[in-house]
Amino acid sequence: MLFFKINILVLLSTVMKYVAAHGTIPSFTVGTITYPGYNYSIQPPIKTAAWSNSIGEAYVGYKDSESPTPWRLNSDDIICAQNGTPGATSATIQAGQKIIFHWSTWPIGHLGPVITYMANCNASCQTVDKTKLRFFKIAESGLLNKSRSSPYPDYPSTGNGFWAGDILSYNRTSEATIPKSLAPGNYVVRHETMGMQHIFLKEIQAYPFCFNFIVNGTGTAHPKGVLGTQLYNKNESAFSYDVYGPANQTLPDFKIPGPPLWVG
Ligand SMILES: *[C@@H]1O[C@H](CO)[C@@H](O)[C@H](O)[C@H]1NC(C)=O
Ligand SMILES: *[C@@H]1O[C@H](CO)[C@@H](O)[C@H](O)[C@H]1NC(C)=O
Ligand SMILES: *[C@@H]1O[C@H](CO)[C@@H](O)[C@H](O)[C@H]1NC(C)=O
Ligand SMILES: *[C@@H]1O[C@H](CO)[C@@H](O)[C@H](O)[C@H]1NC(C)=O
Ligand SMILES: *[C@@H]1O[C@H](CO)[C@@H](O)[C@H](O)[C@H]1NC(C)=O
Ligand SMILES: *[C@@H]1O[C@H](CO)[C@@H](O)[C@H](O)[C@H]1NC(C)=O
Ligand SMILES: [Cu+2]
Repeated sequence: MLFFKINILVLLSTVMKYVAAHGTIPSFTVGTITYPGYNYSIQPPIKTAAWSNSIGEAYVGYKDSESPTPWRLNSDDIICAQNGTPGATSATIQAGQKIIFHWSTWPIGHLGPVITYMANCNASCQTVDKTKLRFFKIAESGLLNKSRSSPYPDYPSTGNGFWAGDILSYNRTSEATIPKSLAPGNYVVRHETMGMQHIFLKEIQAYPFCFNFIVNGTGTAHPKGVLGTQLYNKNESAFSYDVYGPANQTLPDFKIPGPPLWVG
């Protein structure tokens, strides 16, 4: 039985490593206040504005090789990660103010965009039905430099362009500004990065992180938004973008996936 136990431990440690493999958002800052994010190692989760999920990191992948795996970018998991559950509190922000997300780490070579969406909860976000959230895009950043060398001397070149996702590895920081014209209320902020590096395997990786916010201000705009499960279409050009070719040339244009940016 000892042998069996050891195997279980080895298996568990492999699972834990997998969980820690990518990176998370352990905290975020609004003005002078820094709020805690979701930490999978602490169960039950501490009461924070961050949504929890069942695998620690926010990976929502699709692998064609795992066929008949459905295209998970249209499943409920894409809304706020696997089995995403609302945070028990909300952070407060003034429309026009910026959220700074602090990342634990991010692996070099996850070539992809960083996109931020919001959705109105209409009431408290802490008990919201995520399948009714309608998301509008408030910020997006994609292929920042099409050159095959890194724009930063202190950052290694992947040879495949410099992406918004590379900044998460470069200085572990990303941000989004709440549009000033947005009506005050209770919103979910969905901050996501994607990995395009396995498209040649017909694999897309999405990493959505959700947070509850109370937005204050004097705005009046109520953008419509789309259901989380309808953010992405399998046939968008982004999902067939070849980050590896054409060899020795600058990369072609990359069209950031999802609905158009809402300019408040
Ligand atoms: C999560 O919590 C564990 C246990 O308290 C701690 O060791 C770890 O550093 C935390 N992770 C992050 C990314 O803050
Ligand atoms: C909020 O109200 C809008 C408009 O009626 C609706 O489309 C949306 O699904 C509602 N959101 C939630 C989370 O119930
Ligand atoms: C892109 O990176 C190349 C190589 O480092 C650099 O020469 C160029 O100035 C960068 N372009 C932009 C728009 O940043
Ligand atoms: C991280 O790097 C990006 C790209 O150079 C830069 O725009 C941003 O200001 C940096 N953030 C911090 C906190 O250094
Ligand atoms: C935001 O609005 C709420 C509800 O109207 C109010 O209780 C809170 O004090 C406001 N917070 C800030 C920072 O303005
Ligand atoms: C892509 O899929 C969407 C949704 O299924 C559809 O409305 C659209 O026409 C398709 N576009 C192309 C170019 O096939
Ligand atoms: Cu990965």
